[in-house]
Amino acid sequence: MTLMNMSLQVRQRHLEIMLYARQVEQQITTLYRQGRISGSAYLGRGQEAFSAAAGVQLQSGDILAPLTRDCAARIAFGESLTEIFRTYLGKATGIMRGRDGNTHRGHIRTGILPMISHLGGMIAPVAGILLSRRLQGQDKLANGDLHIGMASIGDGGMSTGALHEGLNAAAVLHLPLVLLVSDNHYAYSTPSTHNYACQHLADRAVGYGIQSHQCDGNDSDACLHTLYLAVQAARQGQGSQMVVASIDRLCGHSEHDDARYIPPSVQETRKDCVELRLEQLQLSGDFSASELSALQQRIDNDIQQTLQQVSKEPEPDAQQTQWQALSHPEQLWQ
Ligand SMILES: Cc1ncc(C[n+]2csc(CCOP(=O)(O)OP(=O)(O)O)c2C)c(N)n1
Ligand SMILES: [Mg+2]
Repeated sequence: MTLMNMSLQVRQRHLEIMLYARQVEQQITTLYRQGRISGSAYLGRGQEAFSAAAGVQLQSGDILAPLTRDCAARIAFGESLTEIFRTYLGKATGIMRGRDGNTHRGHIRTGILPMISHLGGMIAPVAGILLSRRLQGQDKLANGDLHIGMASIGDGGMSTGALHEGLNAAAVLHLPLVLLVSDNHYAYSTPSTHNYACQHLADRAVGYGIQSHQCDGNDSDACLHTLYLAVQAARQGQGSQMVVASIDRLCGHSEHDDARYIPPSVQETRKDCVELRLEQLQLSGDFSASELSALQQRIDNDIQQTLQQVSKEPEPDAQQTQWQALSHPEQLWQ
């Protein structure tokens, strides 16, 4: 599949996931402002095109280690709105049973790993799962391609020791790990100029002996095309792949951060990947304005209905709760 023949069906699904992620996060901002979310809310506004393009490449049995800005990849890989709102509202019914804030949501059973840290802590666990599957002879899809593991990282996380150790091990072991590097040019308030001195983060792939790919994170077609190629290479046994996208972070580090450290000259040049995609799909004639607004309305109805239902669910009871870290060990994979 090339950029030319990327099917309308794939682009449609990608759009729907982007819109779900954007609209879910708008709702999360509202809940945060209403004081209904404990702690903060770390959002992926601006990262939707890249994250959704990664998510649509995943197949059942793959592994996803998302970071806090990967709402889109999570939704693409099957995380339900119910699960998202249960966690943000701290409900006992949620996958984290109302604990662990809202950024660590996940369960090995679903293939979405609970995040340990934003700063490189997920690369080694993904590599470990891929290696263990290989050793158990459980690393292949029915057609003989490999199951992949996707791990997300930011420009700041790219300069941590944990990233280096995990990625080097994956490269040496020739594991089908796809590293999604979202270079949004800031690590909290630290600009890229203080994070790395190489010209482009993709240049680092040479040092690990792995293939690299680059795309404009605001260009949905470029994201879809690049992720498709990287994932195919990993599935076909070409080892770990690094995919670096240039992204505009359209929010603060989190909702408690007004990002006033970003100079106005930078703020003015930022683009919105969702807006760009909506314009593009209308210009190309793939969608009409009324079809797009009907889609946004349908998604909003789904969000409101789910939120209403989840809001009625119980809060955790400290006296009744089971205090194991994840779940019963025998239920880990169920
Ligand atoms: C050891 C450690 N120091 C600081 C933090 C707080 N922290 C979490 S994410 C982050 C910035 C990450 O930047 P980047 O990797 O570029 O990802 P982005 O937030 O831009 O998606 C910081 C400083 C942390 N979690 N752990
Ligand atoms: Mg960053």
